[in-house]
Amino acid sequence: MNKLALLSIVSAVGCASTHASVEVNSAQQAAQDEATKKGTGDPRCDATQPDRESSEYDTSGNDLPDVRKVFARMGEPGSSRLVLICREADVNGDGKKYVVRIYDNEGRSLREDVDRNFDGKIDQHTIFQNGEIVRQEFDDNFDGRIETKIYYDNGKPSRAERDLAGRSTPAQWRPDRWEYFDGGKTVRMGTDLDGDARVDRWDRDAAWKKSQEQPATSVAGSDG
Ligand SMILES: [Ca+2]
Ligand SMILES: [Ca+2]
Ligand SMILES: [Ca+2]
Repeated sequence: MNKLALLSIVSAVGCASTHASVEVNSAQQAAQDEATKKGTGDPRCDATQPDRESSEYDTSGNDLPDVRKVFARMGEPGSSRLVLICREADVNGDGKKYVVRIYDNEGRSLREDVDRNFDGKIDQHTIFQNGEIVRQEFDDNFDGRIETKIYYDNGKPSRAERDLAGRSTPAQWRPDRWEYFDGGKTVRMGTDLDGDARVDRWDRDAAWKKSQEQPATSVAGSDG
């Protein structure tokens, strides 16, 4: 907290001393600073917006900042507080940010975007509702198109949709494989073979199928 307080003082002093001579001095440096303040591009990572502060941290010990946080000032002057709304992280030490998590005004997770192969393009999206994970989307082969969506229920994967044939367009998600999970296992899988969005073949886990067919007379024998 002391560090934050110090940072806000430093940024206030910085604003006050923006003389014309400084601006002329190095437009390039200013542009670079501006880019740093805007972050990776998400509007909530942009610390140039009013009532925002950003700070950078070196968590790996190589003197290069690898985590950047943006805070929004919430509440009335005098009783305001800082809420974390963006966290950007560099995971391979090259200074670029590969993991960006966005938070709502209550500090709950909204979204996380990850560039897993460090090519500058996001290939994994995680979507949250009320701070809980509800969906993940994956570009599995890093070609810029989503192949897999996993849906979550109470924090656990409940089903997946896959576009195996690559029929999806940016405007339309066209999966051809539907998988249903139970206790961390795939218990049921439907495949659309001819692309009409209807399942042509169902595969079911034999044990799960048996358990579904049995009358639910006892739960004592269940081992989960
Ligand atoms: Ca990528
Ligand atoms: Ca892809
Ligand atoms: Ca079909």
